[in-house]
Amino acid sequence: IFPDKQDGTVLERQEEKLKPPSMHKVVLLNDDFTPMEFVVMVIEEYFGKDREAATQIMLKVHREGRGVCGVYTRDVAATKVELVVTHARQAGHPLQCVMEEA
Ligand code: NFA
Repeated sequence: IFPDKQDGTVLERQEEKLKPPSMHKVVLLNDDFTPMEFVVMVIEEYFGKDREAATQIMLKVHREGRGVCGVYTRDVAATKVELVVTHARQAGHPLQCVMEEA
């Protein structure tokens, strides 16, 4: 799959230009109204954490104001933010979820 010396120039140029994708943290923000149990459920469902890990993240958000749920490529992070916010609004909760470059 790597080029041999005969035609290596074009593919080598392409390889030099490839950058790893920029990574983005998905962050939950604390509020005074969203139930703790809902936040734990969201972290389990959308970020693949078990109940123990999800509870630790929820408590960090609750105590410190924010917490990182995961780090993803831009599109995956944006989709998770949208899904979490949509789910929260449908459930009537003000939970905020944002992304930021890692
Ligand atoms: N602070 C919320 C409460 O006491 C719980 C919460 C945790 C909300 C994490 C948002 C994020 N019900």
